[in-house]
Amino acid sequence: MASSSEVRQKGRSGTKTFIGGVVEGFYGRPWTMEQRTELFKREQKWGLNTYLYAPKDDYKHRMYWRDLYCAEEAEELTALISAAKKHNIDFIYAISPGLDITFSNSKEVAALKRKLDQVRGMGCSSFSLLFDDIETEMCAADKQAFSSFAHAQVAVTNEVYLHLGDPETFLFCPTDYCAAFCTPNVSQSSYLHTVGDELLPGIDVLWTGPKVVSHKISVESIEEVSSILKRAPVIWDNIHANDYDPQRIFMGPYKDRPTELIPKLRGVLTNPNCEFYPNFVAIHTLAMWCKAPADPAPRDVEMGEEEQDPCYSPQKALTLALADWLEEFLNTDQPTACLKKESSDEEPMQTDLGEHSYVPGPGENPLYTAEPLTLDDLKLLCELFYLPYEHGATAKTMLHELNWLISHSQAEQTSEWCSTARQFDDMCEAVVRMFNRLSNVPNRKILYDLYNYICDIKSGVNLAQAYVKSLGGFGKPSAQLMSADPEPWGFRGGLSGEFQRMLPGHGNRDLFKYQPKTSVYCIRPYCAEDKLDVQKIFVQMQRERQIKLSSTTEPPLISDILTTGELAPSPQCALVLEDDFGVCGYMLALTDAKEAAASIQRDTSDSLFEEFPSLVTGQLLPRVVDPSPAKQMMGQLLTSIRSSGSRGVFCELRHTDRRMLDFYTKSSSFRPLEMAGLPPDVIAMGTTL
Ligand code: GDL
Repeated sequence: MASSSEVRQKGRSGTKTFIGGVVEGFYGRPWTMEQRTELFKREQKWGLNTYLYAPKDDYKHRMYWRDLYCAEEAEELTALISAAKKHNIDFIYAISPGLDITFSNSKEVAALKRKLDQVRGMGCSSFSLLFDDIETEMCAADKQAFSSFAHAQVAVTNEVYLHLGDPETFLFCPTDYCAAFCTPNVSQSSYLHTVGDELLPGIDVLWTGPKVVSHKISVESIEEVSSILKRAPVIWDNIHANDYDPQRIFMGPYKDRPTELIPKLRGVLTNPNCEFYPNFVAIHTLAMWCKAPADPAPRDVEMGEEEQDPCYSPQKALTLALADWLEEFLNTDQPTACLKKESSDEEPMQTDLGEHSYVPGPGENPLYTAEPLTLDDLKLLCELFYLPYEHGATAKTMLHELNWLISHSQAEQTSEWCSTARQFDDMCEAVVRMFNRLSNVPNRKILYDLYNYICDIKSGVNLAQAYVKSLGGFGKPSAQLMSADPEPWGFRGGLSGEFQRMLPGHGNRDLFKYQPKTSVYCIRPYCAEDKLDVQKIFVQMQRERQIKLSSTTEPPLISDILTTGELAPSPQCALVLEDDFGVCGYMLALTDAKEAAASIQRDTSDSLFEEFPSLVTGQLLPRVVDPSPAKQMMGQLLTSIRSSGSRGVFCELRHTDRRMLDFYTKSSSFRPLEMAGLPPDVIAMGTTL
């Protein structure tokens, strides 16, 4: 590992050192003092040189910024600052007064100086003022005193900077800290122009790139913002931040920032995942990036599309990081479970109970032993939790294969389908094995930070695995997938998730799987002229099933006489769906299905008709990919049926009609019914009203 002095050599043409390190700048539970001290050790070992203290939810950093630290807090902070010094890390103390400061009030500015003086007294010599994520409307007093919000911030920042004796490092975070926040854009932003023109030259400016969480940061974009700011920015990089989503964590390598940027920047600070330990890859790979040589060594092999940068390979950086991380997983400073060992005459582990240790007798259960974690497990872990704009290779393959398996599933699966299903199953098994080995690692601190995430992915993978097995006929449909009343652990929950699923555009976030498709649909009452279109859809869907089945005989369903037009649907109980090309779906119902059942000699018990007197049937053409119009039609029909006085509705579905089977299975009200006289391959589902 290179020393931090190697990073320092990458400073701008002047004498200033390139700032490379970590900003603890996320929302939520701040890191502990122990974790921060551990961070300094790592930064020093990996060649980084800076730590910016800015935990959003630390009381005295933001909400109660005016309050001085009490003796106990001061002692802790002093110890932290000296730990940073010991490891050659520049400790920058940041304060965020923007929630409620009155910029024009001299007492407020005095409070700010007093607080920073206190921290200076603890041995800190680098500071930062942050104005991110605050209300941009100034109070009346400030409006009177300053011509703009930028002028107010800059005036106070300059004054504090001078008060502190123009420190070597002093950072300012603007309110418009990324291109997306600039109005109308970066080059015409009056806010940024004021900052560039008025902020004293010794103060550096933080910038997150084109967005808050920037996918890529280009050289051109940095040149543009630097020319307005009149200085090279320090990147506050949110690429690994996960404080905005409790289901995501990012363990992919630092990526999509060309190393050509290095000479154009004042520095890079990563604001990583809230969980401390899973940041190993984020920080290790950033350190590699910072050390990228200015002149690339000539390459003997062609670079892949992904490997554009001749001085830094995210893949190689990840591999190097994982080799080091594995050691940490296997390391422990606390009593642990018993790891599987080759037979050896080593001393027993600390947890052994000596002469009281339990030794199973013949025919008894052997002791549980855990397999050690492997490098491949770690690689898989990172690929499943990669980066905000990209899944890792295995995750992409799994999504792709699952999508293919679902869309190419038939009554009789082809050999290609079966071999893909086996491959998919193997990948699922690897995830489960990774989970098992991880949950037995000696280093429990890392495990606990990861636990919720790995548990979540294991459940998701288990469900997908069971579904593929049931499609292939290797297992009965998963109880959790098919049940109308799943256990809480059988689906991803939470009110927030439910809100999202109800809103349009949620599907657009499945960036990795589908291209978003939009169509405009019209739902209207069925009329006599629609009879032919309905018949056509019925026949087309029947034909598609029969092609898949290579058979032409399907036993009749009670609803067939509705769709063929022999019997008219009940009043207010028929709807059609139209798109730009014409009728593309229908839903028809009979409030009393007894007569229809009799017409095909279906021998159904009277008690069933008592509970479920009505019948519903529907179809959609394959071009209708959006399930919401069908849900809406069903909702309307159920309302009409209920107002006719009926207490229940049933439908009959062929096993081969996966689309409708899926539709009813996913509806929260329909459940499978026991119904006498059903032909083989037909199931009945019903709901009470
Ligand atoms: C932000 C916040 C940061 C937060 C991040 C990700 C900056 C300058 N501020 O906008 O505290 O962790 O988004 O949610 O990035």
